[in-house]
Amino acid sequence: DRLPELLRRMPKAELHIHIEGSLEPELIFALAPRNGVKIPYASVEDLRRAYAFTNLQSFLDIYYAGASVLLKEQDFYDMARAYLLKAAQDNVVHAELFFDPQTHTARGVSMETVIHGLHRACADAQAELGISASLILCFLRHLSEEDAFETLEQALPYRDKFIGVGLDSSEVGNPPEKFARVFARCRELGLHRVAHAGEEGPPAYVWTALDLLKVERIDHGVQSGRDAALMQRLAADRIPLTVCPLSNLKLCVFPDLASHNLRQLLDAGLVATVNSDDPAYFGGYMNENFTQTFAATGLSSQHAYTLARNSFAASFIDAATRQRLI
Ligand code: ES4
Ligand code: ZN
Repeated sequence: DRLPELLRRMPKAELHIHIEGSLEPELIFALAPRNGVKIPYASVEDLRRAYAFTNLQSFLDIYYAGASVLLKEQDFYDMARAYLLKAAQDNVVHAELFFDPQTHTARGVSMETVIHGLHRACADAQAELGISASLILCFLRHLSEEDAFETLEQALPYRDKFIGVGLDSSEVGNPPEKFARVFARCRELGLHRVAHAGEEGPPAYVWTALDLLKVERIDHGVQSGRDAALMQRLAADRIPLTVCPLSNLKLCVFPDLASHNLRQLLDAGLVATVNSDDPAYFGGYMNENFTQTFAATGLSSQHAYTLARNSFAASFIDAATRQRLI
């Protein structure tokens, strides 16, 4: 069976990767003493043992704790560099990286430190690894809209270093409408817009992300499978879903990979893509997501081709280049 080899070798784009979620325990344990940060785990193994999640919030608590070792520009560079090396090995030729500035500015790290470190890693990856990489600034939805506006204001001096905005963190209880005005402002500024919706939250959150935030892609969106009218809307408007199978497995969104609805989404004609989300926490980068999901759900080489093509079609690569890739 040559399908796993095809999956590994095919060129692909990654559109749903939280760069703080690529921070491996080994790098956490290298950065902590470098920055004089104490972490409540004895060893890499001890920390990894804590990666047993029951839902999104149980993961977020440990994810924000892990990010506390990031202080200097070089830390952000090193984290993104390590991810981009892994991505290049998986034949990812284009990546759009989410980052969560509020996680860092709340600890006294400047917006400039965060963006400069990440952006330099993206620029070097283009030059040295031949992989294109851009940044998407995510607002934390458990914080206020006012806090999001202030974050946008702090980031605008670096407007040329990120291509869009997203919405992440605790979904249930923090619906898209909470951020309608800040997303309207981002639209006026010419920023791309995406939002996590329908990961754990209801299909209603996917509807409001589309209609009130006017997002161009839905991150996760797997709960859309429960709403036939929404499925028709997503297919008709070719709204991409950035699906993350190993994430859904580890956060108990589906009981096992065989039960994942990726195939249902593809067979309904949706522009679904496969992505790694937080690979250091969920046990696999891009190619692991592809090979494990295909093995468990019996997807075909035709599905592989569709997913690769979808990843470029759904990307924010400039229109002329994108058209050549699909
Ligand atoms: C996230 Cl899996 C997931 N969902 C929502 N927000 C996040 N931030 C990082 N990973
Ligand atoms: Zn995510």
